[in-house]
Amino acid sequence: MLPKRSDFPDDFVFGAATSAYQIEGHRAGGAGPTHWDSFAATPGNVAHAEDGARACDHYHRWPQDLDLLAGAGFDVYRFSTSWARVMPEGRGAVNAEGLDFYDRLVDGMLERGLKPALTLYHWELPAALADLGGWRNRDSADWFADYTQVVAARLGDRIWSAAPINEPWCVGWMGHFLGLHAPGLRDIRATARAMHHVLLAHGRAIQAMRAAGLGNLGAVCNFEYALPADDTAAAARAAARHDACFNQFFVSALFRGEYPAEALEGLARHLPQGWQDDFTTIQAPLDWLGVNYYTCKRIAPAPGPWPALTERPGPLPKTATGWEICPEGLHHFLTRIARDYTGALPLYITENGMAAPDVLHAGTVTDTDRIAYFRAHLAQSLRAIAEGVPLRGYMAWSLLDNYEWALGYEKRFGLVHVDFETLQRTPKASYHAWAQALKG
Ligand code: IFM
Repeated sequence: MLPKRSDFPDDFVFGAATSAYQIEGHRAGGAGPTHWDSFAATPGNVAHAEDGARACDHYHRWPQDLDLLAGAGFDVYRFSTSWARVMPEGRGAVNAEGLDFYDRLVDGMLERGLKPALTLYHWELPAALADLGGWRNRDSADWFADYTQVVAARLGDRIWSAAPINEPWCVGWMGHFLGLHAPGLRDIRATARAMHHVLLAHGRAIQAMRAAGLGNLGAVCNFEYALPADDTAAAARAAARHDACFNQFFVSALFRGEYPAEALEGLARHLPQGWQDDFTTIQAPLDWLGVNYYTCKRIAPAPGPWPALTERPGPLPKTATGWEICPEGLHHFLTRIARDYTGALPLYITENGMAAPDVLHAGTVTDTDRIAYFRAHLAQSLRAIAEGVPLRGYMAWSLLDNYEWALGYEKRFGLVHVDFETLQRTPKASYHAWAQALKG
């Protein structure tokens, strides 16, 4: 059992989230190539070299998927538009078929009583822009603002909320420092520039949407509870560095107009000239902050150059991606973010969920571990609300099993099982648990 709708404040909204490249089937509908297509086609980057060409074929099956959302009683659908579907070259010509698709999708949500929560960038950079340096290039902020304008002009009259960029840490750090996501770089200068330009692009997109008359605009950041791997002072310092780069970098820029000192220790000399002057744009006023939370990490010092840290395995039970299940971390961030950064600004949990070794057996998937995960994190949400945190909604990741980036299709996060051969959808026990909880 999950906590019931009636356990939450009256205006609290519940939703489920997905993203374009992870579910749509990128090869349909005239979309241009993205850096995830080339990253996946490069040996060793993605499990089984899988890409998003077909994914869940949501491009054709979206009515069924929206029916599933509405059938469970969700209020909100957090989805994303694909830049390369809207503008195949990233700039210039618009793919009318792509925009029409999102137009139908948004109407489909409204017809079913679902609030459309739009994200403009969930990681699939058009390949033509990657060729120009992608997020390393300061012009990326202009390109992104132009794309935002196109989407806002077409969908802006009907969307409930919008956020420019999903999880800027993943875009900047995972893609340019760890090399685990497209574009697969391991370069600190590229990282510093990408992290800064993504923020600049965020600010430009917010300005563009305000100018187009849109409201309810926010940012979506991910947070990972950074715990020292042992009780040494060195581990505490390493955890603080991880926390600065992962958890503080983006909210500090958005809400304080500065980067944390511990992050600047390593990144300052790699940032683009004049970066300090961009905070006016980066700090374009927001209506809410989205918190994506999954896990904690045990951080230890490591030899080598800054940030000189590594991860150690922790003692808690783990999900199928090996992530420790640490619901207290969600409470930690909700209270800390409200206290240190956002004050009375509404917060939403925009992603939370787990990969489980789901097995489809006799037409059902008994994912009791996923239900327990949701229950524990919803309990921490209620705890934060009781302590005065202005938390206004919760969105589960994810509606469907989908393309889990470098992990391919193996790791299943969905409330709904997808057979990637037949594309058949089967609601799991967790889907039914949500449907039950949202009734009362
Ligand atoms: O699948 C991803 C999603 O695209 C962004 N947030 C984390 C999820 C699980 O890894």
